[in-house]
Amino acid sequence: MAIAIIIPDRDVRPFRDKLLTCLPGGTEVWIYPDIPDASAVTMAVLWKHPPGVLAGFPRLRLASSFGAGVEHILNDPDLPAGVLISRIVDEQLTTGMRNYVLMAVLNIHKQLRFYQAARQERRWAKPEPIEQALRIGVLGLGELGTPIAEALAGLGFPVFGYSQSPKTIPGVRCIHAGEMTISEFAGLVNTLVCLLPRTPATEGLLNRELFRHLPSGSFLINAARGAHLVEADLLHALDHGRLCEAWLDVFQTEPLPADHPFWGHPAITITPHVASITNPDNAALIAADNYRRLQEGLPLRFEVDREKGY
Ligand code: OXD
Repeated sequence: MAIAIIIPDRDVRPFRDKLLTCLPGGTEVWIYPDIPDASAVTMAVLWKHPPGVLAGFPRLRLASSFGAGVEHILNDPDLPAGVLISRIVDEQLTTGMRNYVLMAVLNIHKQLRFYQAARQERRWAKPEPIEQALRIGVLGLGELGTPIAEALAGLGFPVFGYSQSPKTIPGVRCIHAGEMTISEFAGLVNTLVCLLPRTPATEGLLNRELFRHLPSGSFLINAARGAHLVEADLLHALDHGRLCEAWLDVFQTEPLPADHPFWGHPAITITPHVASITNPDNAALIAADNYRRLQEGLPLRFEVDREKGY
């Protein structure tokens, strides 16, 4: 029995070392592509793994995401049917994402973009109004969306949350898909915060039709997945005043190509998929615990429902 770490784009030796300290002595932990015996691998920790690689592990039982998202695993045609899937849910990851969203919301609320532009011209100017009156709609009330909606409500904003199943969050008006369509939900707010998981149902959901239901001069924050946003529709909405500012951490293509129109758009703030980053030490604790649970036949932590996709 062995664990394979398959995360090609980063130095995972600190993660491997921490994992080894959490596992019983003698447990093998290998870093791809240096896998001495693929038939011994029962658990793989994955992030942006190369296509086809999972087909090489005949005894794989658990595919564990190194992040909160799991679409890279679920969309892999080589993922065998019986393999369990887990993901990272971690307070530090949640705090990072919460702070990113709060930063974006407060920047919008205080109109920082106005002052940055005025400063370029050395102009002492005050916008009208001084503060944006925001009504915030959080799309997705899962492990990230719930505490973020609560934190936004704690800052005094009117907050609405949209989810598939009914939720209750103090200070947040929670609406579920059985009560109202997402377009009707958009009609209640002027700031959309996307924290949805990527599934076939959510891809392309941030589109012209949805934006049409927002009042003119609305705002968008997407910290979930680039695939949620129809990028041409965002440009259209910004250029026609339906939206007046967007904060994007994720993109259809990452890294965002140098000739992409978003780079030059004054109303778009771009961050390079850094809203929240997995802490390797915390991820190692979860991975080691799940490896033990797998061996002992216990329920996994943060197991993913393949049907739901999260
Ligand atoms: C994640 C991410 O899913 O970093 O954790 O995007």
